[in-house]
Amino acid sequence: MSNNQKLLTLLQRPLEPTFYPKDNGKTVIDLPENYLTERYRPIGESLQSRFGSDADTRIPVRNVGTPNIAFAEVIDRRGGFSLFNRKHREIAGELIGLFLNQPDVDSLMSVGAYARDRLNPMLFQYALSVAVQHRQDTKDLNIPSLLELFPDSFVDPSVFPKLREEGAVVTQENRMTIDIPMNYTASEREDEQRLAYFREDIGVNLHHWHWHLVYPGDGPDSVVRKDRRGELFYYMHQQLIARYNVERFCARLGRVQPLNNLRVPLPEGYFPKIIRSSNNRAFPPRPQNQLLRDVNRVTDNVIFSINDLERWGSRIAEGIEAGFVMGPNGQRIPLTETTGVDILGNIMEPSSLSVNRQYYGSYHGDMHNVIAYSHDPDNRFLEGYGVVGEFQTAMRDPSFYRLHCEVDNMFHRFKNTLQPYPANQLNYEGIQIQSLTAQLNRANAPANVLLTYWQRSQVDLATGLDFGPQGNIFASFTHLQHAPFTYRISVNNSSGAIRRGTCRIFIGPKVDERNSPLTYQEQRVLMIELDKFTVNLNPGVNNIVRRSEQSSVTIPYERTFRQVALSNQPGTEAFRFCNCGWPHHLLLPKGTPEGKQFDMFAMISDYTNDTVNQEFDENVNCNDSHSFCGLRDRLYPDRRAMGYPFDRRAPTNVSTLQDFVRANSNMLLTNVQIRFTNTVIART
Ligand code: CUO
Repeated sequence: MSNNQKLLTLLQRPLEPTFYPKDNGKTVIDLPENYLTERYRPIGESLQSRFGSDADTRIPVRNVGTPNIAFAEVIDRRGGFSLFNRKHREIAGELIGLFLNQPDVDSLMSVGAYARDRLNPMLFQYALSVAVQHRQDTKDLNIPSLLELFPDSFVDPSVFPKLREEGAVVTQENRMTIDIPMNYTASEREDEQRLAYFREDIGVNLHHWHWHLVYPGDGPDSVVRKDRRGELFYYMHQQLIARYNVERFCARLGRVQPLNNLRVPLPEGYFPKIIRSSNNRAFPPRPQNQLLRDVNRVTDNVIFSINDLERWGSRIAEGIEAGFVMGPNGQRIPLTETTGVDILGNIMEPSSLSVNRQYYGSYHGDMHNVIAYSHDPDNRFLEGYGVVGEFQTAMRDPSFYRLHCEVDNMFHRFKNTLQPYPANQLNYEGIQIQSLTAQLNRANAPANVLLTYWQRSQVDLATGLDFGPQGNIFASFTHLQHAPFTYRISVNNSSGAIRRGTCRIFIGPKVDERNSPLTYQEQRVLMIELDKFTVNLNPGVNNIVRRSEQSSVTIPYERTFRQVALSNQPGTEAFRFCNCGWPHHLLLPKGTPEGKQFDMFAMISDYTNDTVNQEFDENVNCNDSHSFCGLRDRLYPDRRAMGYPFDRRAPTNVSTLQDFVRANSNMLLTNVQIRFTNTVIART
């Protein structure tokens, strides 16, 4: 085992003590006696001889004394850890700093091994993952998927007793796959249940967790201050809302309504049923028509009123109207075309880069909290927060989309203050797209008909069953999938010279849930980015062929659900920290059985206005999902505003998407149909 790989032993079965054998009994961590917790110190010797006598690998942990982690022990080890809780965020930031400051991997191993059994496991795993990912000497380590560490956050808990029984009774080679049910949080009486396949998708929730892991809101500046992180907060969530609305249209539901009135009851209820296995408590449900109330959770240190939220919202809106926000000394900070969204993103989230946290408060974060604590705002019933109070579970709840729609509208409000793009920022002289098709990768497939269906896939959940059986236990789950397809774009370059461009592909619905056509203004905020890549254009006709799996938005299934394997060799592509990215199985919206009509849009923009003067290869490392996740340690690889060219309103003479495209020869639309087949096909 290479030196830094031993850290991965700390990132397994988070509730099992550190001295307990790891990696299916093959690996044992030898702790100095003073690192054992109080419970185990008196019986330390018998533990060391009892466990791991047949281990192949023993990892000695150097005694670096007792690290001071008292600041982090205040978060209940068996309770929740929420990044929407400011105190928790700050503690996590300090812990990340402690891990980052260790001079070498051995010291990090020591401090980590000491902290692991004393701290809240989610806090520990989060802080160590962020630190490992940002340290030069560990950043190539493959962080396990959160699904492997905390399966309880992602699946119906009714499968756990079955998994344990199977693992305890049946030998490895005869074990059956346990099925995770798909619809278990509501019946068909509840309209919102039609979107459960999206909200409760394991990959969607893993993506959201990883995004916030890659872009932490608090912590040392070296991990928070990333290129355009506030803008990316806007764009990634904007695209979530666009996707969700399109899925709603396919399910014949209207757009999600913004949470713009905190004084009326919240119609959407949610009964998550998932549990926190560290204490076996269920995430609290929220009945329909819950009234939102002031939150006064003294022990959690979460105290704010509906008034506060409204005041922060109005101050942000005032800043947008005025074109500047207020710095801490009353100085005016202009919201420009290039910086405005980034500044607003950091203010609203809020991240530690907020220009004035005192004045603008915690607008988005406490909107999560006002919902998450709505069932018990003063801790009268000693209930924890609901699923909207944690990143890895928030997207399960319909209210997530209502609150993020409101946040999104605030960004749109700013974007609407900007002038429409002038013609010279949209067109590309001498470049004409002549044709655009999307076609399934099978013989004789008709052009522009795309297919979706259900797929059943398997994951090994044994790795996350603390004190559970060794070996693998597979669980199967059902998710949306699409048949792979290929874009073919024919581009004429009449400039007489070689030209470079960025090809941008989007898809958007032609009609809403009632089959009413959409105006440009309505459609542009529903445009879903599918891909973005650089092209070199020779004089004359160029035929661009691009496969759907190459998308700059998504990561392949294997990277969303990858297994931990300590025996993996470092340095390989799969070994890097690459699990930020939209899950590929949800690249396309679901469509409808009769075929939902979409506009597919392609554009070649002028590379001289796109480039940030940094070359990158989309085929190496984790560069393939840069649209939502950026490039590690580098600039966001597109100088244009995120969402370009649909992030701004158009001149008043543009009333349809067709009008918008017609004026620019470097853009083209194609009618595409997405057909959904209601059958389940097993992943091969
Ligand atoms: Cu991702 Cu609200 O920021 O959940």
